[in-house]
Amino acid sequence: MTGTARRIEADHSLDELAGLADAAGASVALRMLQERPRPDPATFIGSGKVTNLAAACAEADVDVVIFDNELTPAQLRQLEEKLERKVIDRTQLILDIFSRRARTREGKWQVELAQLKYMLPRLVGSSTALSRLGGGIGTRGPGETKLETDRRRIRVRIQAIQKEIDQVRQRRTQLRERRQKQSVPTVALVGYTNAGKTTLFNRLTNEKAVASDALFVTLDPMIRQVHLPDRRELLISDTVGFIDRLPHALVAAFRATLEEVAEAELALHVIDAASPDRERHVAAVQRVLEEVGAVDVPLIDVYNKADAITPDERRRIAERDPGAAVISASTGEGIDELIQMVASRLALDTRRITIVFDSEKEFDRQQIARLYRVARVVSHVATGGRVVIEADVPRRFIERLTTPGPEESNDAS
Ligand SMILES: Nc1nc2c(ncn2[C@@H]2O[C@H](COP(=O)(O)OP(=O)(O)OP(=O)(O)O)[C@@H](O)[C@H]2O)c(=O)[nH]1
Ligand SMILES: [Mg+2]
Repeated sequence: MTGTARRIEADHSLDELAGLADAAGASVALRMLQERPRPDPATFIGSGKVTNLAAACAEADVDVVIFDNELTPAQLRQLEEKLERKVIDRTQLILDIFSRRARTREGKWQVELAQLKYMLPRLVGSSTALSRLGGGIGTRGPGETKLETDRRRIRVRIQAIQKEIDQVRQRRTQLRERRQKQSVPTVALVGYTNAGKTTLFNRLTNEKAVASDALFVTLDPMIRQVHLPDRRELLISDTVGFIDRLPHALVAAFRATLEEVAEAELALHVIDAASPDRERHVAAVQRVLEEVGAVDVPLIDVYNKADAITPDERRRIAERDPGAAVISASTGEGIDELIQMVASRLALDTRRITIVFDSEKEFDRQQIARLYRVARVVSHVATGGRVVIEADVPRRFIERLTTPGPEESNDAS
């Protein structure tokens, strides 16, 4: 990469960091970029830069210094000493946003678990380590400042939370299995934070979940039934957004949430088509999908915010990614086509077939009830013990509604 390309990328990354700082409730007073062949082991940035930074901080009356990279515990301490200010790194910033956003008990546990796991190896004798993160891990009693006590308490807490999360996970698995038995397919929305997942979710489900320009607005997964025309139904899930260099502790802690994606029958990768960082975002999402074991889930690329790009750009997307959908979740453009794509990928598109049942047989009576649930019945004629039903049946169910009489016809008109 050339120096210029590198600088542009670093600049975009700092823009994103500013967005994250904003989401954490901070306002950016100044930004600084340093280019050096490798980080300084003691202070990450070079010593000259530290001096400059300290002066700039004093001038701009800065409270907190945020680094875009992950710092070692030693670097953190040195920097805090030299800058005489609180220093946090990108990972801590993201953890902080998540802890602000978590609403459900499950979400709160997951965030706390990630925070504790991040903190544990960073407890290096500093008696202030526990107060760095603020609430969430309980207040310390008198006399308990020893490092070992801290570590032990954290480990105990980690185990307790892990147990709660495991229970949530079991419950989720049970719910998922029930849904799978009912053969209603689940479609998961995935994508970079701020790509427009919740806006699309709302449009598809007529929900009013919070969508906003801030980062990481959605933390807790939502799942809703969607009825397509012809009685076809599917479930759509909205979940936490991804980001470049998503802290590993967070991915691990959110496993219960992210399993929804891994178990989905189809994923829609929502991409902000208008972002200058589009390609980097797409790559970051792919990395997270790998990390959560969701690479085998069939995927449709959904380029969102089509209202905000030029016709030229649309053409380029269509050429490069012909299987993709191009939509605007805000205006509704392209949504019908997207629904068609989803229906056909899930084999929810229907064929008209006629089936003859024997109403004396228990199995056949069950099948008739089933047919009424999953298909649109066009005609139903019962004569003697025979029931002839003509219906529009989703492709995925045709094989399962098998073989009653020899007269069965499979005419697809
Ligand atoms: N112009 C335009 N803006 C959109 C479109 N879809 C979503 N947005 C905007 O993009 C921002 C993010 O939308 P969300 O739906 O909250 O995005 P998200 O992917 O759920 O984000 P997180 O939950 O924070 O990860 C909001 O300001 C939306 O209004 C679109 O089709 N066009
Ligand atoms: Mg959202």
